[in-house]
Amino acid sequence: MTFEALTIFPEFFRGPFEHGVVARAHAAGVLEIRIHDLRNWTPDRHRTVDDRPFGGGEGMLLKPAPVFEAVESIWPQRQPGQRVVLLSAQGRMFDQAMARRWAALDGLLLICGRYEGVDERVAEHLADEEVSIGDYVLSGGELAAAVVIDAVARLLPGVLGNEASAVNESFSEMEAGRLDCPQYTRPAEFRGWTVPEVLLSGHHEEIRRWRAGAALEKTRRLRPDLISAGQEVGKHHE
Ligand code: 9D3
Repeated sequence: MTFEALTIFPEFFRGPFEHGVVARAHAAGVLEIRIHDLRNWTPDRHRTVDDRPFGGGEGMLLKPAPVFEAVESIWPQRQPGQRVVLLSAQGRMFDQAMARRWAALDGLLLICGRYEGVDERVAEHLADEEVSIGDYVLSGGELAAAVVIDAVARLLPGVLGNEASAVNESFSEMEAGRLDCPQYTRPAEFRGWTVPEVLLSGHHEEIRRWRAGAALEKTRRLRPDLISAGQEVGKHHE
């Protein structure tokens, strides 16, 4: 799979993918990441990518022309397996189901928003989807693009022992509406805090039941939204 990132800060992407799963996937030839400097598609001496909003208002917006020309030159003949995603604070929230859907693509082109936003014609007439990674304010789409690439890359067959995309085809616990159960490693007592006795017992059926209960309790306490979402009829069967 090929990831293309369109950005005014190409240097930003030097760091995040040099280590870990994405680096290993790249070394194994499972994915390719190409970073494109939006300013390469500006016609003027100052390489202008932004302009003031019509109707007035604070800040600057990304102009449409460099973004359209960049995407059309990166993918002159867009194929069905190639999707263009605009990362913006106004987008639909990125989630694990989206990551799974995108992991089946041949190419994902991520347009990183900047300034106060992007001319709406990019969202309306160029991008297939407009996506946010969460309800907090970032200074641009670059960190969001790195998050999306990490989440999608680790699902690709041949990464992290995803044999025959087995991991890919099963719903994650998150999608099933609950969190992982609490887990412990050695020592069995640390600073006076002990590991639940049942986990040391070797009784597999009791351990399984304890884990299910503890996962549900923790989900209720920290992520009650996951539980109510999981009860919507048909929610997880697209
Ligand atoms: C006055 C409203 N603006 C906030 C000061 C809106 C705004 C504009 C531009 C908010 C954020 C941004 C830049 N953010 C992104 O481009 C972005 C983003 C985000 O802020 N949060 C979560 N996901 C994403 S993806 C891209």
